[in-house]
Amino acid sequence: MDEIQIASILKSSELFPIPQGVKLSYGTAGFRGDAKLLESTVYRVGILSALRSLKLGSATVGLMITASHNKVSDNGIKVSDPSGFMLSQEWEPFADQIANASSPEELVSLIRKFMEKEEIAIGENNKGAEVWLGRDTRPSGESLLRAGEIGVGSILGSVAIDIGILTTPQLHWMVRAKNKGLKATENDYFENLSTSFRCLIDLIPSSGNDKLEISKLLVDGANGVGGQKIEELRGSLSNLDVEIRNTGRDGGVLNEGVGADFVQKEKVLPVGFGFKDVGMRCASLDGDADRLVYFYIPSDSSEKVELLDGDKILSLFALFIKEQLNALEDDEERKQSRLGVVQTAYANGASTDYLKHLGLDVVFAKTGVKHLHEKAAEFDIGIYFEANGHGTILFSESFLSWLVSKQKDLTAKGQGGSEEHKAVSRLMAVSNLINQAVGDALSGVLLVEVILQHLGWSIEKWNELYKDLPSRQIKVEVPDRTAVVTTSEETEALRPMGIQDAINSEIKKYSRGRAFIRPSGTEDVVRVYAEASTQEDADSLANSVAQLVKSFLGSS
Ligand code: G16
Repeated sequence: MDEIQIASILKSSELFPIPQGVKLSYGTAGFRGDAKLLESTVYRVGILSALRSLKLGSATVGLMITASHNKVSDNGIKVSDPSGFMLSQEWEPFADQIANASSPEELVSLIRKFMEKEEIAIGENNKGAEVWLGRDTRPSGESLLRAGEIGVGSILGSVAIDIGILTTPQLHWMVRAKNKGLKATENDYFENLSTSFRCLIDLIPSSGNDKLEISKLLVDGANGVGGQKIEELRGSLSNLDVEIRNTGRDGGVLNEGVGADFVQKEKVLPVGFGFKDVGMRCASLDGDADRLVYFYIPSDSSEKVELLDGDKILSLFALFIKEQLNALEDDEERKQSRLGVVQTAYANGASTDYLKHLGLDVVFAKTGVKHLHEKAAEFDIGIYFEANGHGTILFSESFLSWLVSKQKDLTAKGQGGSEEHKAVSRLMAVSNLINQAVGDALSGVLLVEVILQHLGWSIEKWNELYKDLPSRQIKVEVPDRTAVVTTSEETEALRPMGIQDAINSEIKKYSRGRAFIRPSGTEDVVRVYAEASTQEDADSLANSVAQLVKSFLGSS
């Protein structure tokens, strides 16, 4: 690193002193916290993004300013690698180090060492870095984005491009498309969604069409960016009647009493939904539209919410994909394609039983899509979903190439109208529709909707795939959540010493009891999950485990 480069970092970092007494940590999905404390962090992640781009031959990297499901006064940063996936976990320790560097000199020294280790060069022989920056609708987003731009710009020769207000998955999709040499604007994203959705609609069997009922879908936009983007997309979609509520334009507050996290955790209706909506199919997005859950109010109740969470979306997707694979009649090898699903400890036990009953490989990963994504990528078709509604379907490159040649083959043989050709075409359309970079509520909604139309199913029928075991989640505020350390699958607590034995004694008291605790990586809380054979038991188990957390860690 030469003197001019050093001077550039020293000068710009003077603008963003780090807040005193705050320890920043990369977390489940990047840095997150009170927006007022984050300018220096975003600036420094801007530098990191530029270095990441240089490391990967000046490929475009994405930087998203969002705190997703958190309250509106929080903000955060997610980084998209050039592949469109989350930032490589190998770079997280460097992110932690620079975010906490106490002076501009220490920052420069850490960057210099890291560049040497990673053999990153800045200079005339290299093309500069390119970073695309997006933000959600939070009021703090604009100034934080400027801090990110200055961070990127402090690495000489780098270009920072402000893409504007986007959903997180849109930015990941655009970054991936750009680096693959494909059309990568927001319009291209919308066009890709509407074209592949149309293709799947056209492939609905005529028997399915007879049963087809295109009833209205109600969408809760969490008062965030997702509802606004569905409004933009709606015009180019046929066969879908959508009413969007909680767009944030009517004075509602982001994620306050609305959104996928609220509906899934509290199991209550979001603001703006009520008795008038009994029996309607409803979907809820989170603040940056990377999560999706469905729900409805059963006709025998005006208050109860029937939740169809990420597990149920995963099950619907798995069923549909399996049906298509089964139609690949004359190719035994590909009929055996490895279809696998990835869940976390939060997955409802009944969903795991159902997926295994379907004959699928079910594997478990730690919370955080970065962990699930890695495991899903090991299959020909890997479906991953967290119960909170974050997930997608990954198709391997080799499987996609096989699909392309199979489709050509069948067409050449005059079998263009065969069931097998249709199944191949459906799989190709799903791979285009569903975001291959990260979980995406917009593409998720479209895939759920077209599968329901394909099967001729109502939301109640979909809900009958299996019956969830009653469960409860609680957040416990403690003085130091990092005092909880868990095993790699997060099902057992290793620290504080003795807490797991105490939790086990509680679990034993309940039929089908299961419970675990883990520190959140996005909020300053310890999360408690419990399930049991009745709702009363699940609530009681969750409450007693929460009490244990308080007695071992203290309340804050
Ligand atoms: C992020 C991650 C998810 C994770 C969630 C909650 O979601 O992307 O994978 O499930 O945080 O994490 P934790 O329990 O550690 O707080 P989002 O939608 O908030 O970005």
